[in-house]
Amino acid sequence: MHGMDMKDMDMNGMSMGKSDLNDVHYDAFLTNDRTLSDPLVIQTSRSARIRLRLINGSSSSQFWVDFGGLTGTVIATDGHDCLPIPVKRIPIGIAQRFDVLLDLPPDRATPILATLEGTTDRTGLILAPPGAPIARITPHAAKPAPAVDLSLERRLSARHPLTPRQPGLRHRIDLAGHMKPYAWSLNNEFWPNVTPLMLTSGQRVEIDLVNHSMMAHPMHLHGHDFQIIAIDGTPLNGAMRDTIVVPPMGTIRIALDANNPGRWAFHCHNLYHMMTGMMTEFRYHGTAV
Ligand SMILES: [Cu+2]
Repeated sequence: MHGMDMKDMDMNGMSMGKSDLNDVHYDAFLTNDRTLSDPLVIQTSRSARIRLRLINGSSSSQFWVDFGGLTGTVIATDGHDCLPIPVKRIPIGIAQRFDVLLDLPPDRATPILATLEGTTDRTGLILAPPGAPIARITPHAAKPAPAVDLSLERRLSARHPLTPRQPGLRHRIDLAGHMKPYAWSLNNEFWPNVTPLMLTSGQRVEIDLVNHSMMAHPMHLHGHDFQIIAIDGTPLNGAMRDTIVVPPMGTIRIALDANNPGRWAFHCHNLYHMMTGMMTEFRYHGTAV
């Protein structure tokens, strides 16, 4: 992501119950370092089946990814196998990953396009069998992409879910903040002045992530994987992940096994939010500080 300028930060947020999107303006979006004016073209074999790994490596941008009209099959979330489900397009939060199987047509190129939520700005690459004509693709979609949401998340199930058991620890983390002043917190604390969540090795931990703001927060835990077990109070035997988008005013319950002693960061992966303080620590009892 190039061309970011802090003076372009959009401070118009908190408008009439509408979600805030894209608090930083960028003048270009890249896929494997290229814009759509000169996209990466990957030569495939004819009628190839490919496994495409989508990685949202942006600092502050969330996208809807589509496959040029093809239906793909999601097979993994953040590197964890899930039960395969068909998808036409995928909402991808900052830092999330999806693995998708695609059966490519034999004679034409397939664009993989990511459109920035709330805008027509898009980026992408092209998969092309031998001899297929490569059409020019404009960097603007015909219509704006919606806000990234949990429509796909609700359909996902882990192939290897956590074994159900009673949690040894329940915890709640309140996500809050504003565009003006631009400051974001967890449980009303701002990194580095935080109270670590203390874990005991071997414990099952359940955490409610409760978003009190009008902005989505892609929450990321280091050193562990967690399962999505409820969305807005509705139980779910959901995906295994390390990053989950908590939508504006939404609540997500995650479960994890405390199986990796140490000190671990838990933070919003919108890096501008993190830099204002939206980060805390998960620390195991007995860990040297
Ligand atoms: Cu955030």
